[in-house]
Order: sequence, then structure tokens, then C-alpha cells
Amino acid sequence: MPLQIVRNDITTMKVDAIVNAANESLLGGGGVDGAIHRAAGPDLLAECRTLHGCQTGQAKITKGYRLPARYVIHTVGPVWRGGQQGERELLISAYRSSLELALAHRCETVAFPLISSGVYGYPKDQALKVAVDTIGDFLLAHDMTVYLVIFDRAAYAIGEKLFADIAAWIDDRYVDAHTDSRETQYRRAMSAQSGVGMPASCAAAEAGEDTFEQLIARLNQLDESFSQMLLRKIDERGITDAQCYKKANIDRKLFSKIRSDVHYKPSKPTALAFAVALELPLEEARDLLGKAGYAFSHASKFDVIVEYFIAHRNYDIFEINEALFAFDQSLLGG
Ligand code: AR6
Repeated sequence: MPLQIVRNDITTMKVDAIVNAANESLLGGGGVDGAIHRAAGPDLLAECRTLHGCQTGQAKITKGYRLPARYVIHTVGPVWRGGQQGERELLISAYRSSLELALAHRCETVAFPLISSGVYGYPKDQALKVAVDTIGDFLLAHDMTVYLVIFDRAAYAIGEKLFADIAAWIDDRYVDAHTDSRETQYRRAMSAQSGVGMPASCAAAEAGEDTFEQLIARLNQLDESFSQMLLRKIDERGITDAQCYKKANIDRKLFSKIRSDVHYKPSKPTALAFAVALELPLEEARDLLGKAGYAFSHASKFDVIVEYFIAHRNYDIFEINEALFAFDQSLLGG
């Protein structure tokens, strides 16, 4: 998956480059900067001395020395001064400059800490949003795997205000699904068993009325598969395959697998990622999901969150993933 949010110590990441949240001197400091210098050893500081500092919003690169990462990209985020001093633009620039440097050095995997969100005081929820949006934009145009490494739990306990809406939506549906009276549950189970709401042919099959020949005939006339529906919808939307899989946060290899195997069965997060990338209305999203053998379940927080975004026609996969992450769910994408 091109963008992943992970909880980890960035100094242990085996990637082409890790990004350091440094200061303008580039001569070390506390926080993640201190941890990176400790893990990389004194040669890192020696190389940093040759760089003559770095301006806020810019980035410079060194080798990784004793780190598992090949390079360290040192960038300087803004100090938070209330939000009216161009902090957001500078933070965007710090991410972009680092990504451009990574690209210039042919890095395929890069890990970022949440720049400016520690000593520099940038509010964590806003810092996370800038990070996700900026990296997300960049990945629409470039093939790279980027990890956003979150160290402490508080850093991803995203502002309650931002997600109060989603929390309420989850409560309604999740709690509903778990507080059905026994009688309602029983009635639901019975109506499912009796085939109510199923197409007649399915009901017949359930009832065991099909002959073996009819079964063979049905197998020869399977409905449109997930892969076929996906490719058809891409064409209908007039977008390219690449636009679709990038927007879905899915890598090219997985997409070609789906493309070349008409009966490919994707995971639920993958199927939903395509529904989001195609900006399908809820009904069509249900159809596409159904093709892969899934349905939205109100007993699953993951499903309720994604359904919320689709129902509100918000198809920004990175925002959806932020929300999923905040609720400790797996993310959309490959
Ligand atoms: N791995 C991943 N993230 C980490 C780690 C780690 N090992 N350690 C801390 N973090 P900060 P800033 C998180 O303060 O706000 C330095 O002194 C941490 O929880 O490291 O950009 C520099 O020299 C926080 O969310 O960087 C500068 O003077 C995030 O990394 C100044 O701090 C960034 O916190 C830069 O401040």
C-alpha cells in the first residue's frame, strides 16, 4: 500500500530513507532527531557538519550509517506560533522537499515521523492531517511506499472534535447491531433462512431444488465478476487504470493481478478502496463489494466508518484511512 500509518520507532525501519525532524543547525537535538543520531552513530553528525544547516521547510540528505535505512533526509518543520505565521505552508514544504529528495535518490520506501508535532508544538491532529494530505497528493503522481511513523499513542488520538461526527455514526450503527432484542435477532435469522429477499434462483438453490445440470448451467453463466465490474466502471468513469489504483492507494502489482485474473477475489479493504476510488454511490459500492463476496456489516467498525464516508460522498481515501486509524481499524488499500 503506498501510504501506511504505522506505530513504530523510526530508527528501526528498514526502508531506503528515514526522515529526520531536525532543526536549522542540523547538528542534532532531542526527540526523534536525538534518537536518529544515537542510532546512526557519530559519523552522521560529522556529515551533517558539512551541510551548513538547512532552512525551515527545506530538506537535505545524508547516509544512514549504522541505521537500517540507507539514507537520512533531514528536514526542518516550523515551530508552531498559533497557526497564523505560515506554519501550514512550511510544514507542507518540509514534506514535499523531503519527498522530492527521496525521489531524486531513487528511494522506493520512505518513513516519516510526524514532523513538528513534538518539541515544535504543532497540534498533533493538524500535523497528521497535513502529513497525510501532502504525502497523499504526492503519491497520486509518483510510485513510492511511504510510512508515516507514529511513535506515541497520543499522536494518533486524533482530535475528538474532528471525529465526533464519525463517532456518533458508529455508535448509532454499531450499538444498534449489538443491542437487537433476541426476538429481532431470531426473526432476522428465520427470514434469512427462508430466502426472503433473495433472487428466486438463489432461493431455489438454497432449498435444494436445483438439479445437477442446472448447477452446471449456472456455473457456466456466472454473473459479472469483481474484476470485470471494476474494469467496466473504470471505463465508464473515463479514467485510466493508473488513476484508479493510485486513488485507491493500491500498488500496480496488485492491480495487474486483479486485471489479469477474471475471478480474482480481493480482500474487503481492497474492494472498498476501489469503490472509493471510483466514487461509487452507496448502492453501487454495495454491488461492487457483493461481487467480491462481501457486504457492509453494521457489526464491524471498519465497515461502518467506510460506509459513513461513502454515504457522505467523501471519497478522500487518505481522510478515510485517518479515521480508520483513529479507531484502530485496518486501512483501505492493498
Ligand atoms: N520514532 C518515531 N517518532 C518519534 C521518535 C522515534 N524514535 N521519537 C519521537 N518521535 P520531535 P519536532 C515523534 O520533537 O516537533 C528536536 O530537538 C514524537 O512523538 O522529535 O519537529 C530537533 O532537533 C513527535 O510526534 O520533532 C528540533 O530542535 C514527532 O516525532 C526539534 O526537536 C516529532 O517530534 C524538532 O521538533
